[in-house]
Amino acid sequence: MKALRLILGDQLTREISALDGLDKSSDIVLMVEADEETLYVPHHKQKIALILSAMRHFADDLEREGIRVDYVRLDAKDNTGTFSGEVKRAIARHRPEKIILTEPGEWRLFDAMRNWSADFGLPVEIRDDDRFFCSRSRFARWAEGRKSYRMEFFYREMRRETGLLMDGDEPAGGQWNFDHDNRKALPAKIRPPKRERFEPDEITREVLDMVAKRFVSHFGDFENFGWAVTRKDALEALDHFIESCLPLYGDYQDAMKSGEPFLYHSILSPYLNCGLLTPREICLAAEVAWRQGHAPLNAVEGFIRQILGWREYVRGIYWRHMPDYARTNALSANRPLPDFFWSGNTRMNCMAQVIAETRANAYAHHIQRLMVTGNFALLAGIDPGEIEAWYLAVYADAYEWVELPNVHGMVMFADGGLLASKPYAASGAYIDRMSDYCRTCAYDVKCKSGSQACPFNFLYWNFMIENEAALAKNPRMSMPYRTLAKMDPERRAEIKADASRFFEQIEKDDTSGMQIPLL
Ligand code: FAD
Ligand code: DLZ
Ligand code: SF4
Repeated sequence: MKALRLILGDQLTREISALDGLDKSSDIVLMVEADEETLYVPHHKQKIALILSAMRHFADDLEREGIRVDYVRLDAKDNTGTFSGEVKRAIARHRPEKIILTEPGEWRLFDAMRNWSADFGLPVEIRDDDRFFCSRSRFARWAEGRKSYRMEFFYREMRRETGLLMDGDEPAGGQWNFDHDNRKALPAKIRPPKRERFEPDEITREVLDMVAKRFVSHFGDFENFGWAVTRKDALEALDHFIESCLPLYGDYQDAMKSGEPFLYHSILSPYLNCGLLTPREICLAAEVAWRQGHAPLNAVEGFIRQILGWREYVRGIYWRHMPDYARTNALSANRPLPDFFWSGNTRMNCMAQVIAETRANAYAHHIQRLMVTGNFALLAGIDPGEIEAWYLAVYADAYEWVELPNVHGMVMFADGGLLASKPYAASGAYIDRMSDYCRTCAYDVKCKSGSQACPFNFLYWNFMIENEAALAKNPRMSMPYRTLAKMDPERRAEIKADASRFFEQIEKDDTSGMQIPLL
């Protein structure tokens, strides 16, 4: 039976379920560069270039194997700009008897695709994405009957089920989690390893030229584009991480340092999420490094927990609770996103550094996303939809299934505690402890009030005051609320005045920032 097999830009894995049982003599693989995908948020230029170049390389690899690929380029004549438009045209071209695809990573596409059979009058087989350790139905079984979820318990089940870092029935090293060893600041004399850049080949250069012309107004520099766009190069990036970074990954996982955007992080998420690498091979490579004595357990467990635990957990939550999940706003946050998220033009040095690195690299590591830009968005009460669109646009690894739970749940607490037991709110002291940003900041991190005070200090308490009704009863928030209860009314008034002055100033500074285009 002749099948049309659709492969999306984040499904670039030879073993993807959509290609299972492919018959080279009759089947056609369809790949589409779609305006709708490139424009639904103003994606960073490097993100678009990475995905389109990786798609073109993947299509070439399939063709070299003798597979027929119908590849629709962005600038192809008559490209309708949508997957459904292009599937319709491909049906007219090839007259398949069936459409086969792997479930997409985003709700909006899944919602449209499940109507395709009726729309096109053909059987449409949507297969599980078995690159994940935990299927949607497996997560649903785990989640059944729970009012809120905790990653740690999910993670232990995943360890048992996969056998990763297990010695028989026991966790390797006698503990499930070595996080307490993983919170060191980076000592001044330590220099993290230089990271690999992959020189753009002809295909990538052609894509970069197109991106330069077509996406001029999108956020991000791209002159320094050095991402891997083939499986071969992505595997080389994995080897480099295991060899040079993994041993110290745990120790400095939470550290931040000016001029060192990558530290000991893997920078593998863009490859993992678009399919050039699989979670299984990455976790196995890390475990082998520990078993062979190359990397310590605190590093390897910490690393595997991010992939086997957090990555699978957020995906499970996304699929179990969409589309309602995105509409919750437990803290009624509604402030517009300040322009400086796009321009980086702010006196807060931590924010300026992270935004500048994001613009340069389409990357920031987890603590920068969570405790700098995320912490600011939480404390300032930014509208969840606006900050989610920002995160979805600016990072090379951002797809809604992973971005949304991280931003909506972990950062903004907009789901009221379904994903995390408490908001990750912190004052300037946390940023000062984990980074060198405060040393050269125009604000004083030790100062609590007045125009010189670090904004994170008064915004932290303002957040506690404003959200007292929603948060004071949370047992994990008892410490700040005990302190707040002892605070005299004058100090409370001072905090509120500092916060109002600060927000007024932001509004004044916001002139004609970048707008999220609406399709
Ligand atoms: P490493 O520190 O080397 O971690 C290894 C791998 O673990 C990552 O490659 C990633 O696949 C996985 N991982 C780590 N933390 C998480 C997490 N919280 N959720 C899911 N996977 C995780 N990750 C994305 O892949 N896409 C996103 O759009 C995204 N948006 C985020 C937004 C916010 C506000 C926050 C706080 C986190 C977000 N993350 C996202 C998670 C995490 O920050 C990135 O996965 C990580 O920074 C990628 O860099 P790395 O590959 O060097 O990670
Ligand atoms: C993110 C992205 C972009 C920018 N462009 C394309 C594209 O042109 N064609 C394509 O197949 N996929 C693209 N993607 C990835 C999709 O948006 C992704 O497959 C869905 O968001 C589902 O996760
Ligand atoms: Fe950020 Fe405050 Fe430190 Fe400045 S003083 S870098 S605003 S935490």
